[in-house]
Amino acid sequence: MLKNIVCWLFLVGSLQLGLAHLNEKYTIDIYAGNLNNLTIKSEPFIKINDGYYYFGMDGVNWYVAYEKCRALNSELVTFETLQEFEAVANYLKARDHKFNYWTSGNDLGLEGSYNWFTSGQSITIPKWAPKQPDNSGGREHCIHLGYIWGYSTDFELNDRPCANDQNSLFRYICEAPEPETISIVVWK
Ligand SMILES: [Ca+2]
Ligand SMILES: [Ca+2]
Repeated sequence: MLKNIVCWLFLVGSLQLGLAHLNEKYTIDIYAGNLNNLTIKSEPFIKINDGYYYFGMDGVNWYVAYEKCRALNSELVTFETLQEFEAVANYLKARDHKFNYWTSGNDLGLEGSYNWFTSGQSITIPKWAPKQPDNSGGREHCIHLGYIWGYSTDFELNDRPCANDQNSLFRYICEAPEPETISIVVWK
């Protein structure tokens, strides 16, 4: 995503230099944003509502998941709102992908204080599974979503060991920052 922004900025610079002598004939206006709602190439990220997500299919521990997202210039997903959580959950449910997925949430900094690692904000969405987070065995500090209990009927949040646990090698969801766009209009 960041690479895209750099390309765009470079393009703007080139245009301004290259078209400077045409300024008498043309008027060039540059606007912030995507003026005509053109489709933005976002691969490998998938656009769901206002967010861009990548679904990692390999089973890894939380730290490896974070590294894989960083390698894509993104971070493990943060659900700021219930709407965002439900949009992603609905996307997965529609494809019958009812697996466990790491989020950026954890209480590694302070036991019992659950924050999104990307923003430092506390986890406020009311999506904890029943009796979770329970810090089972005193070693569960990373947050994933999944169908937590046998009786679960929806995606919910739970804490699991971040690493060193063969039963906690999960898929993961990376979230890309919103792409920054500009529109260039040339008036003749
Ligand atoms: Ca988010
Ligand atoms: Ca737990």
